[in-house]
Amino acid sequence: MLRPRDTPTRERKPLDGLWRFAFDAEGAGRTEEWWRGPLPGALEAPVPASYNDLFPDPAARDHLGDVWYQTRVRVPAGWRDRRIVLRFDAATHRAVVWVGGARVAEHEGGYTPFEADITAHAAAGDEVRVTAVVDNTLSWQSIPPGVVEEAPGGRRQRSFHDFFNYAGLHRSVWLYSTPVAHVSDVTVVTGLDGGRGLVEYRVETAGAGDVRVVLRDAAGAEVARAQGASGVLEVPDVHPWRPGEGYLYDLHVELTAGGAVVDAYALPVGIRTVEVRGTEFLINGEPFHFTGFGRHEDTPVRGKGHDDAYLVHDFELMRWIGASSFRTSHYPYAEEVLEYADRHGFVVIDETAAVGLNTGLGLLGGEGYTTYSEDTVNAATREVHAQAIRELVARDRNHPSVVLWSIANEPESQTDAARAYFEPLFALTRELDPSRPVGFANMVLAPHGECRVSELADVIMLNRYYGWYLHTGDLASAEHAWLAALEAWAGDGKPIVITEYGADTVQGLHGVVAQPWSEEYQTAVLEMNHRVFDRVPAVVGEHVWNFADFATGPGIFRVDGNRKGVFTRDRRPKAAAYALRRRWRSSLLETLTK
Ligand code: BDP
Repeated sequence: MLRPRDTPTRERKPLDGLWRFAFDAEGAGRTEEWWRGPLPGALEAPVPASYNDLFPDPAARDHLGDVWYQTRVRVPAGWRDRRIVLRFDAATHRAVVWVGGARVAEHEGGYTPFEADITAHAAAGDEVRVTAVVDNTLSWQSIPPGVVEEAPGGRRQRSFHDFFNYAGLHRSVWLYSTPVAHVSDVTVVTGLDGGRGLVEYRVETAGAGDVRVVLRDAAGAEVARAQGASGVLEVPDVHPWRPGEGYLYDLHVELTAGGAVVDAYALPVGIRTVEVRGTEFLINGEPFHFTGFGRHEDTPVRGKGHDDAYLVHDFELMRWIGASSFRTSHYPYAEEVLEYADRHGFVVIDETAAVGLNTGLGLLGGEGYTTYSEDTVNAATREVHAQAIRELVARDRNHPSVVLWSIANEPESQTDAARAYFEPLFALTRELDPSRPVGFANMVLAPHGECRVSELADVIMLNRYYGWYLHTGDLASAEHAWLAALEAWAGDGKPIVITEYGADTVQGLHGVVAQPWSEEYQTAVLEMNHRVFDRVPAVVGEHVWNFADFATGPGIFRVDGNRKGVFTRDRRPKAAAYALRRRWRSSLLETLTK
């Protein structure tokens, strides 16, 4: 799905800002048709933001069910005879949208965009009312899954993942216009052949016309052109996109009729290759080592709402510490994040929101349930999961920063049912994008020899907490056990990325003898892990859990959220940040001076 852009033939208008807002736990709005007039009450909420932490009220934070957002927008007078589109970058976890009295869109899944052609309901120059109802309920048939239980205090959401169930309009909302005949999609796959770059492109259009494309370098100079809706562009003396240097070309796509330009769109293109060969992960034919983090979209007050200040700050902290990469744990991140990664040469493992397909961890709420069954995660869930994969690939396949798809985090993967569930999803991902490897983050309950899903993956991705959940406080035993476990995985002959390792740490807690929860212990756990990784050549990456402390639901093993951040929630470094910086910046220097 194309991101809205201003081009010579297109215009966009962000609808961000304060919207009218209403809680509707009883679901009255759908029967009373609240979209037909101003929302009841006087609340307002910012877009983009989660609504949970805005109001000093437990009912707001723990709200379950519908909330309503509403705004009025004037369609620019110049948009006469044009196609008018309303686009939501995300509505968590599902939404229905009305323009005036007309229902125009409905979408399932909280982290991918959706849009509606509203030309019939919005005339140029008119002011229209946009209303969205957003539902945060998780069920066995949602991704991520959850279950609602009746409790004495009312309905409560149980989920099987370790982050707060923030909800609302987390990303921008746009009104944009295109010509009636328009470019509807563009796909690029890039290659390198010696000093020559290859850009295989495919353009989809709505309406008649011819397609022509021109590729321009970062200085705007034309380097290749072609006619036709698909083809291969050759770029002599190519300047590849590579980790640490996000060099981008621009593919200018034009739809023409009788020689005149009907629609124009420009797509940034980074020319690079990705390949798994033996135990190596190659970018542009060279072994790549992932350093960095599993992260969250999580900040005080705005929750999972996208924020450009945190975007820049977080990337600059990653650069400071020497991180080459990160995983979009545990859902697709805002498109602004991937665009920034593209421009600045960060490498991304792109993950679906399939987190918590696992009832094996009692502490996370799974007790008493079977993961895969007719009544829990079933064929309908798998179809929702498949759709989440389709939408992720459709949104992100043109980003050079994205090098690996992660189709789930820590699912139950040690059973026959798991194997049957995942086999078609791996096949689907490869069919949608044959150019990138596919994996999932494996958890400790599915160790080597028992996991039935890892053999489907191109890259082994392991989340392991030796020294924290395992052998707590006994790093010698942890090191011994971890090395043995990792060597078993290395025997599979695939590259291994450690997608999670770390320890909860309260900033400011110190001890001469490193004890769990202290800053010294976090550093010691990371250093123990690094000694193990450095002895196993198949390990091609290390992502600490987590970049920063983040909000979770209440729990006896969480103190004001998950504290495994190397930075606090307000992005101050814990001692471990300096240890990582020493390790990662020296390996970065080695790579750059090689
Ligand atoms: C892993 C999960 C991650 C958790 C982490 C932890 O993938 O979401 O936050 O453990 O326990 O199981 O800190």
